[in-house]
Parts: sequence; structure tokens; C-alpha cells
Amino acid sequence: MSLKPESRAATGDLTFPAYNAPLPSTEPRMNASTDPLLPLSSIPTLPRLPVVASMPWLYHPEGFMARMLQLLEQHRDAGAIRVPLPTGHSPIFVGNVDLATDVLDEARFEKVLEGPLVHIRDFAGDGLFTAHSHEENWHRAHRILTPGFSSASIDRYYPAMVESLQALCAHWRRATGPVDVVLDMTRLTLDTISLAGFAHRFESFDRPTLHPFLQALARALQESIDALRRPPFLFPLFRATRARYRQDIATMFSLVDEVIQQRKQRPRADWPSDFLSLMLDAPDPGSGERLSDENIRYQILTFLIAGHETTAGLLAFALHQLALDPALLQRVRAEVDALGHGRMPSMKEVLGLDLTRRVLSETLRLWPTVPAITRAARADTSLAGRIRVPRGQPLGLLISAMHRDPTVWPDPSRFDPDRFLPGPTRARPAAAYKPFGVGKRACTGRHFALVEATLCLAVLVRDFELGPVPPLTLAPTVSPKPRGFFLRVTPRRGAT
Ligand code: MNH
Repeated sequence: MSLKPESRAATGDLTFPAYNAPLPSTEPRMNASTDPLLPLSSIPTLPRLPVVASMPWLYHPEGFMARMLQLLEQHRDAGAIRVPLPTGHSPIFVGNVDLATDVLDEARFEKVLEGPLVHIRDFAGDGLFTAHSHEENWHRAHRILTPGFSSASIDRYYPAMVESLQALCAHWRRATGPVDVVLDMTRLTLDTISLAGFAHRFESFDRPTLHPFLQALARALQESIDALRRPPFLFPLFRATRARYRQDIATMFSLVDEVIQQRKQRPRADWPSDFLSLMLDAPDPGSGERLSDENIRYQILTFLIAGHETTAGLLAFALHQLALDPALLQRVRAEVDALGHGRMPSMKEVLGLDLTRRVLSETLRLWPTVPAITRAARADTSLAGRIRVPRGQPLGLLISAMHRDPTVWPDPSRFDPDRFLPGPTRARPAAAYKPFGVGKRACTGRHFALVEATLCLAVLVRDFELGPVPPLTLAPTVSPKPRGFFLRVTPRRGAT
């Protein structure tokens, strides 16, 4: 299928010739003042039909994000495509390093809430992830919580990571058939973040299905995506779905609010050292004020939302890759075996697992579990000195496409953790690798996630043989995951 400038899309003719990139991307940027800037409509645009807009062109068995990646790979030279949605929005997705470099400039672009984030705000409110960049509560929570997530503070939460991992290992030792890896990684990361976040034990490995609270969360997240495909006038047809959604939100609020009230009733000396205590306790170093109970509820839900699927997907992709590649698996195992014991490693040992960590970095390059983020121009500006961008225009950054840009990643689809060895190969443009987002709205939980993922991957490959797996296909979920990933795991001989 070919794309075309939007002016021609309006005619409804679907057989235009392939789009030609307007100017080579090597054009010096400073020429912006002399060359006329091209309008946004010069960006290749998917056809727009009545009601369904470009939906027929967005189908992919592996989901919307997989389709966006495919489209941007077909239009590498243009570096961006426009996607008319049934909601009337027409977001632009940027997918090469050249154009993304401009969008990373915080002086000119800022995070805006678009797509699923608009709906996730229904239950994550003005928590860090779904707050508008200008909201006072974002600044306050950012100042209070950032120190709690620094690499130095993670050792407080390390015992929670170990405890959940032990439950996973016990579950795998009991397994009589192949395990459902995505479900098990989800149980693991949810249990870890709820234990570290608010000292709550969901004990997911002792239940056949996720706890009702976690099911409510999963359904609400799914609805925040499904709602995007629905033209607003069709909402009345989804009355039952919307009622369920409101009920799921109420379920989540009541559990979290109760946890907060129970904590406040306990004597201060008994408070566990988790994020909830930090939030109730620490005044904002800027204003001296504390977070409100309502805002704390939103932060807790935010940690659960932002902190489980992403890390679960990362671990599932890494395990899939190691199960496919026995030579690499042996190298990782050798690194972990060299610790010389079969106990749970200490956090210091985990931080020294260099290859294991690089496997995770390379996994996040090929399958970034937050595949896109949205920015908008603070004032009229341009991309690569050639495309005019009006103030407020939302731009999606397709991180997965930037991560496969062949101008900075040779043989981009090959899995090679040694790309992340220190040395001259690391001299890449900043926009080449952004799995944790950009600037002041970048991921608060990145150290937490990487420590947790390194610990878990290391212990799982040390203690279990991984059975054979078919080649990777993706589930069509927002945060990508391997599809139908069942793995035969057997305790490794000699492992304790
Ligand atoms: Mn996380 C923001 C990726 C794990 C908490 N996270 C982001 C963003 C990306 C991201 C990308 C930027 C979103 C945007 O610009 O709209 N996060 C990840 C990945 C992993 C991850 C790939 C795991 C792998 N994140 C975690 C964990 C936590 C967490 C674990 C919490 C325990 N993330 C956040 C929060 C934000 C965020 C909070 C919002 C930060 C802000 O806007 O101030």
C-alpha cells in the first residue's frame, strides 16, 4: 500500500503512487529561514474514510504498534507518517533518529496527554505519569518521589524484589507442564511493585488467576485503548462496557484508599519502608507541602500501571530470546554461575552482572515495552529544518522505529547485546535509544525496573533449563508482549 500527501487523500482514491520524500534528510538544518518550510500535509498520510478514518490500514495481527513500525520502516526517508483516527485526531508519528532529535529538544517540545493516556487519567488522575506538564502536582510529586527512586534508594525495595522472585521460582519448581511466561512475569512484577509501593501482598502465585483488583486494573487499561478506536458518537452503544469501566475504577479507588487510611491509623514507628510511607511523610523540598491523600492514591495506581506491564514484557522478551539462542544463554549463565553460589544474589552482585544487563538493554532496543510517547511543540517550529510544525501539534515518537533506524544501528533486527559494550560504538545520537522516554518526563522507575529485571533474569537462567520455543510473534496488546509464550522449565541440576 502506498501513502500520499493528505490533500490527495480527500479524493478517496486509494491507489496513489508511492510517496516521495520531499528533501533528503541531510539538508542542513540552518537553511530553514531560506528554504520554504513544507506544511504538515506533506507528511505521508493514511487514507481517511468516513467514520472509520484510517482504521482499515491500521490492522496488523500483532497490533497497532506493530503496524506503525511497519509503516515507518516503509517510509524511512520521510521519517514520519500521519494517521487520521476515528476520533477526529490526526496524530503524526515520527520514527527516524533525524526527526526525533528535534522532538527530544525540551526547549521546543513537551509531553502532552494523547491516545490512551487521556483515558488512563480517569484512574491515574494527576499522578506523575498522566499529569499535565504544567500541573503543580506534577512538580511537587516529582520533587518528593524522584529521590525515592534513585539508584541509591533502590536497596530499600530490593527485599520486595527477592520475595516475589522466590514465589515465582517455587511456582516454576512445582510446574508439571509448560508455564505461561507472560502471566508469570505479570504476577511477579505486580507483586513486587505492590509490596514495594504499599506493603500489600497480592500473593499472585498462590492463585490460579489475578486478584480481582488486578483484573479490574487490566480491564480498565484495555478499555483505555479500546476507547480510542471508537468514534465518540458510538459510545452510547457501549453502555455496559462503560459501566464496567466505572465500576472497575471504583474498585481500584476503594482498595487503595483503604490501604492509605489503614497506614495513617498505625503508629508511625510501625510504618514499613515503602513508597506509601515516603509519600505520607516527606514534605516537598520546594514548597514544604505534602501530597494530598487523593494524589497519593493516584501515585499508587500510577506505579502499578507504569511499573508492571513494562517490566513484565521486558522479562518475557528477554527469556524468549535466551530460549531461542543457546549460545547466548550459556554466556549469561556463565556470568551468573561465576557468582559462585546458588543463593539469591545481593543487590551489589546484581549491579555487577554486566552481560545480563546488556541483554536487557538490547531487549528494550528491539521490543521497547513503551513503544511510543507523545510530545507537542511549545511554539511554531520545524522538524529537521524542513517541515513546519504548528504550536500544539501532537507528535508521537515511535521509539521502536527509532531503535531500528539503520543509519545508527547496523543490521538493526539482529539481537546483539554487545552493541551496549562501552567504547566507540556507544557514540550514538541521543535519539537512537530512548526506552525510558525523554527529559524531565522520563521514567521515574528505570533503576527500579532494571534492578528487578536483572535480578530475575539472572536467577531464572541460573536455576532453570529453558525448553525450546517457536519464533517470536507479538500479542496485539498496547505494551507489546510475546504471544502464546509457553515455556517448559525444569530445575537445573546442581542448582539449589
Ligand atoms: Mn516507566 C514514565 C518506560 C518501568 C514509573 N516510563 C515512563 C516513560 C517511559 C517509561 C517511556 C515516559 C512516558 C511518556 O513520556 O509519556 N518504564 C518504562 C519501561 C519500564 C518502566 C520501559 C520497564 C522496563 N516505570 C517503570 C517502573 C515504574 C515506572 C517499574 C515505577 C515503579 N514511568 C514511571 C513513572 C513515569 C514513567 C512514574 C512518569 C514520569 C513523569 O512523567 O514524571
